[in-house]
Amino acid sequence: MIVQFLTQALLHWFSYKYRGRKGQKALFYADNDRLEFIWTAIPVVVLAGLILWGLFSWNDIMDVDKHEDPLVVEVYAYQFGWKVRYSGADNTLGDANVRFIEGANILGIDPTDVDGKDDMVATELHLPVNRPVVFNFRSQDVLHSAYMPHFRAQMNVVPGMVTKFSFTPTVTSEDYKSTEFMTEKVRKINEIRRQKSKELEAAGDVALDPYEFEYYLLCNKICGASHYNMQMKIVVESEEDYNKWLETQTTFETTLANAEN
Ligand SMILES: [Cu+2]
Repeated sequence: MIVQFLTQALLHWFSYKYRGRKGQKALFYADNDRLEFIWTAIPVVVLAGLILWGLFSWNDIMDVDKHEDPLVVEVYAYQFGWKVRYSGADNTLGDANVRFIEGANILGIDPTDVDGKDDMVATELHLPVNRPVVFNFRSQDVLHSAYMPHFRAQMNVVPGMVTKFSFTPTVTSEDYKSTEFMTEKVRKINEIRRQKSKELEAAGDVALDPYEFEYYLLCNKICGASHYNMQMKIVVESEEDYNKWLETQTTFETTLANAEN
């Protein structure tokens, strides 16, 4: 704002001061080596600093091998939805390829790969708090983009290849819901919904449900007709709750066995 006002004021002032007048001659000024050196050197130093800083930050984010005991999960995109695959007790995802998709094997896990037998496919992304997560992204059909706005994270999901990054969730869903910022936001939204519900009920329609905040994974690449509705709930919870939830999930081996019966 300050720079904007300053430069705009100077711009207008100088164009007024040196406006065209009869008898006024422009000064001939060919070059000034010192001035040119200064306005080259300063941007070089500033830009090099920014680029180096960005490069180190980027390498740090993209280095998925730096964590000691990360949770390895696969986020799988298709038209139009998400699935998540947990790597099971071995913490290793089984090989997968869309060519293996058949019947109950909806993610194309290689049935001959032992690493895949204990993999679990889920429809919600549950993450234990404070444990590094290594995400592997895969797409079934077209280009999607996994966008987790509350985690400031996004990665392209590209058919035919696996993209990766990692981060550590540090605030559980419950803790985030009870922050002052979020309780106030939810209160305001529900106030608007209450007003709207009154109108709806007066017109004989069904009232709106109250809004509750959740973390979400969204698609951020226009991928087709139902792109707007491509989302998956993310639950960040204690290690205990996470393990409890994980126990309710079905392994790939069991899924295949059930499908045969
Ligand atoms: Cu999509």
